[in-house]
Amino acid sequence: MAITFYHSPNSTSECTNAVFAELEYSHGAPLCERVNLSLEKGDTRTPSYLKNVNPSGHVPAIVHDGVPIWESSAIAMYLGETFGEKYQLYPALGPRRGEAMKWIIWANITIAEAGTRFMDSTGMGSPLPGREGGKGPADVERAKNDLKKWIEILDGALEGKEFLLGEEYSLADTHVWTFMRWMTFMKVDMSEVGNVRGWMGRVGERPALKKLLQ
Ligand SMILES: N[C@@H](CCC(=O)N[C@@H](CS)C(=O)NCC(=O)O)C(=O)O
Repeated sequence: MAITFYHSPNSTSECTNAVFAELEYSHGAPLCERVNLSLEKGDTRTPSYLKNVNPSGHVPAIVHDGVPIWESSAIAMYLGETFGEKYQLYPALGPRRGEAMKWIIWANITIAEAGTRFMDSTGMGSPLPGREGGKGPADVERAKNDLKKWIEILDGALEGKEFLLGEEYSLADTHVWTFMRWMTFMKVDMSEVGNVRGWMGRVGERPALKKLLQ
């Protein structure tokens, strides 16, 4: 069973990197071969990458036994099902599994949409192809308000809980945490979401993630 993971530091593929870090910590050995790509140099836009790995030209992507799998949410759920259940890092089939999937997809669709608008409208957007960046103050305000609304939902869901699914940590925490770290890099105001701050601290204290961030 061979997995190749296509990664670029400080990009969306940090989600997958964190998921692998948790799994590999429990597994006690690498689960994949990491290939580091440079987005600036266009490594994800080569004919070979587009043909064999990800036609969208994005990281993260994994190729497992010759099968390309892309989209960080799909990868998190796939790795959770394939390896995570065994290490109590992903729920068994059933409503808890559905809950984990809900948070993973929510981060990718809802948080990322507003986060990307915030990044672009504030001019923090990356200079990659197709990114315009720098829009007006009204766009910044709208994106900021949307993020506040979504992060408050996360805060409410964490009320009285250690982790997203309750007492048990799961890869849904890992995945959503990487999106919240992106929020802190963008200096999104977290002063009023104490549950999120506490949870970020607990997740960041996980040995696997501490090691990853060293
Ligand atoms: N929805 C995708 C987003 C992936 C994505 O946008 N990746 C960016 C980096 S953050 C990328 O690879 N960009 C390279 C490029 O556009 O050339 C996912 O979650 O996997």
